[in-house]
This record gives sequence, structure tokens and C-alpha cells, in this order.
Amino acid sequence: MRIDKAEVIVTSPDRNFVTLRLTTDDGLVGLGDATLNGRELAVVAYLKEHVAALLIGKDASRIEDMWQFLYRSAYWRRGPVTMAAIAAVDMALWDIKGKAAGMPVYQLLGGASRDGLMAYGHASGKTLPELFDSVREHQALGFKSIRIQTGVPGLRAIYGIASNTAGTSHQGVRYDHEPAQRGALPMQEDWDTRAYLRHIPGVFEAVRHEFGPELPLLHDAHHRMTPIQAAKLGKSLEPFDLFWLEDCTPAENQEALRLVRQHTTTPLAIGEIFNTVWDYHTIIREQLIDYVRSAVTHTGGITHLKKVLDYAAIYQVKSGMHGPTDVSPVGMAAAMHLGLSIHNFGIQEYMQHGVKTNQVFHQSFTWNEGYLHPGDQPGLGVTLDVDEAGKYPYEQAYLPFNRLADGTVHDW
Ligand code: KDG
Ligand code: MG
Repeated sequence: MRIDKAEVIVTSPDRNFVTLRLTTDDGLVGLGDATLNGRELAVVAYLKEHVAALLIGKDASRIEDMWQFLYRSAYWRRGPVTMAAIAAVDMALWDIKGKAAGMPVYQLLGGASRDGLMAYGHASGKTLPELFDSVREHQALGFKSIRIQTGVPGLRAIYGIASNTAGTSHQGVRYDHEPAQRGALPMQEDWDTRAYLRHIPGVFEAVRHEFGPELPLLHDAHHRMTPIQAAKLGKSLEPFDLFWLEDCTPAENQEALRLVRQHTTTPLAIGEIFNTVWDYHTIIREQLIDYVRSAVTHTGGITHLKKVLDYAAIYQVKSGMHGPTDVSPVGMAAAMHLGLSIHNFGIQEYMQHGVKTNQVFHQSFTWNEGYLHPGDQPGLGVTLDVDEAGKYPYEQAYLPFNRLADGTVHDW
């Protein structure tokens, strides 16, 4: 079972996706997601120029060895581009191993630890009535846990709030498939942390009043606060019993979380922009977070993220894998297989891909009353329709960024 062909396929149905497709000499095909939102072509070049040739002729069954080879032989370690490229190879090899064994990948990882994966959806609105409608739409689709994002009075546009011109998911929900806007330049948004801190507790109070105490609610702060601001927000949200507060600080300074943790019992989730266990070791070991947000796609694949999550399990930290639309259906499938098998699964983000994306990627996961299951197809359970993919060439896209009122660039 040697790797015969390594192809990198770029397609932009509802948004850009980068997929690695490996074919073995006995005809098995494995897919890996290498999508890095807004920097897609950097990973394409890394894979095409520096990795593809190294794969040809290699034994496709040696997943751990391949991971170590790609990580160590490059000399330059970590970083989103490298780790997305390694992730794609790793996922494709797990896909091939599953197909060779005639088993879904979760069986190879130890089998199911649960019947399904509780998933949260994204409700958002510029105003409370819009937000309530969005929560109801998600509940009607079966979501049992919901992320809450709203506009802030005085701010024009905020990342994470679906616009009225947004596209529609396959389930009919109004949605922004492109937090990364297509175009030659990134969109500028505005930000004011004090206005945000004044506004958000009232939003959660209103949501609790409208939807009751039981619904698990989540909130994403997108790395925008200092530790003391984050501590203040966590404390002010305690009465509303959040499932988690996400990315409260730019957490590459892991020690900063000590200050936040001293002040609040609101559970914390961090890590969608992290790439390796080294980004997590202090915050896991000191139990400064409750959920690991990494995606399989951005953390070196199933092989490495499983190690991160096994390490987290020792400290009672659970998974909360990133599942935005910029993780492709292949990356989502990998997350579902991993989430189903580990003991310390917490929750899975599920943002729903668009109609065109689902025509390019044929998936076998199921959605049942708020729970995802990856299905029982051998491998990851996703196939790529290359002809369909070819209809949608790459389009330049950037994530937005923030400036404060005085023009200073701020975290978004
Ligand atoms: O590529 C960036 C998006 O995936 C990310 O900003 C979405 O924060 C996000 C989330 O929690 O899904
Ligand atoms: Mg996030």
C-alpha cells in the first residue's frame, strides 16, 4: 500500500477549501483538509512544492512515522501553515487506513465512546429580536446548545453576526459562509471593548429570560480582551450560566489565563488558532481552561490532536473542536471520528456548510436532534467530486480586521 499520487485540489463553492488527495498503488483514495482561512494558497504551496514529492512511494500504513517525518525533518516546527499541511497528510492516511480495514476511522481510534456528538450552532443578530429569531431557527433544526453573538450599540459591523445578505445553509438557515470576505482587500470593522463589556451581560440576561435556564449558551469573544477585562466579563456572565466563554484573551500568553481564572467560574474555551500541544501545556496542566478548541485541520491532524486531547483528559479538560465553515467537510468528518472515540468529548461546533459545498463534498455524517455522527462508511466517509470542484476556482478572500475609534488596529 504505497502512495502513488498526491494531488492538491483548491475549490471555492461557498468559500475556499484546500484538499489533499492521496491515491495508493492499490487504488485507495484518502482525503485531507488543508484549509487555512484567508491564507489558503500558502498551504497549497507548502504541500505542492515541499511535501507532495516526499510522499510518493511511501508506505501509506505508517501514519505515526509519516507524522514524525514531516514534523521533524522540516527542521522548522509548528505554525499554522506547516501544521495544516501535516494535518492534511495525516487525515488522508487515516482515511486510507479505514478503507483498507473496511472500518470507519472512529473504530480504528478505539470505537465509539458515545452514541452521538452534541453540537452547537451559531445564533446571531444585530438586535435582540433578530437574535431571538436566530435562536428559534436553530432550535427548530434540533440544536440543543447555541452560541450567542450580537451587535453592540455604536459599532457598525461585528465579526460573527450574520448579515442580512448572507447565504443559506443546506438546512435553510440564513448564514455567513464567508466570515472571510471575498475581495482583494480585508474589510475593516470597528471595535470598542468598554461598549462591548457594558452591553453583553444584558444580552445574556435577555436570552435567559426568553429561553429559560436550561439551554446551554456559548459566547465567542474573539481574543479581544486584556486579562482583567476578560475576568470582568466572565464574572458578570456568571449569573447566566454559560457553557463556555471562548477566546477571552489572545491566549498565546498562556500565563495570562491565571488572572482570568482567579476571578471567574465561567468555563473557558481556547485554542482555535493553536497548532500544537506546546500552545496548551501551561493552560492544560494548570487547569486554566475547560475546553480545547483546536480543529483537526489546524493541529497536525488526528494523530496530534488526539495526543493533545489525551493530555487534556488527565486534567479533566474536554474537547470543543472548532467547526466553522472554513473547516471543510473532510476536516469536520475527522473531528467527528475523533470526538466519537475519545472519552473527554465536550461539545462540537457545527456551523453547517452551504448547498454548493455539499455538492462538491459528498458526506455521510448524520444529524439527529442536536447530535452528529460521522456514519459507518470505511475511512472518513467523505468523497470529493472533482468535476464539481472544478466549477469553482479559488477566489481571494480575507478575514476582516478591527480598528479602534482612534485608528489603532485591534484584535478581531
Ligand atoms: O477562520 C476563522 C474562523 O473560523 C473563526 O473566526 C470562527 O471564531 C470562530 C468560531 O468560533 O467558529
Ligand atoms: Mg471562535
